[in-house]
Amino acid sequence: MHFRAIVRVSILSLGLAAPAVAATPFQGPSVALAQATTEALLVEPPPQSGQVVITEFMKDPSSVSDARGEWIEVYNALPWRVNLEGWVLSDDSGATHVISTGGAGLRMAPGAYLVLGNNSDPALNGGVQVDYVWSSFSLSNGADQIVLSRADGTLVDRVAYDDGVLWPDLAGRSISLKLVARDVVMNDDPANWCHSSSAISATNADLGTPRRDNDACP
Ligand SMILES: [Ca+2]
Ligand SMILES: [Ca+2]
Ligand SMILES: [Ca+2]
Repeated sequence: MHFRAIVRVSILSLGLAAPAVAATPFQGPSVALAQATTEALLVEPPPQSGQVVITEFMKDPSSVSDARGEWIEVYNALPWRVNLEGWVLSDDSGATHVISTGGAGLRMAPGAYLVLGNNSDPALNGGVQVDYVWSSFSLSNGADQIVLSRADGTLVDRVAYDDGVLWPDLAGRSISLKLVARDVVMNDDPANWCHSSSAISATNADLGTPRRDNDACP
């Protein structure tokens, strides 16, 4: 006999009205607590709108100083042009840079790469063609975050790397996303990143592929 039927008979035997709803399975306090705990553990990641993907970064150059040789490569993943004017580059520690070209625009064609860095002179930065120079921002050689947002605050992409625990961490080698993982969610996973394996240029033995498709990961 079902539990529900037993309850109904018992109540009727006492001369009381039967409950209007008796079909819900019994859930004791332990069940409710387990559900609440499970929901608390499921922390939803911030949505990333995904038009532009962070695909490579040099946090710790060897051939030149960090103050001249840090850069980030981004990729336009959607089939229309995008203008990064007014977008914001930031991290979780309060470093913030608003991309500004005085209205000229910083446009990316569909499928194009663009390199943001801290020095645009190839003679000083290790031979890297930098499209836009940031200020008030840097890439820590330990753990840090690269957060790209639109002017209205919409998060576009976020990459949070650690100090070599799960992420590649060698000096003089850029950290490079697998081509098959060129996506704002897949680039959250350190397993989809590796060190670059080809030289940046004929004059710079540091490894990286700024503005070019990334090297295959081993
Ligand atoms: Ca650095
Ligand atoms: Ca991401
Ligand atoms: Ca590249």
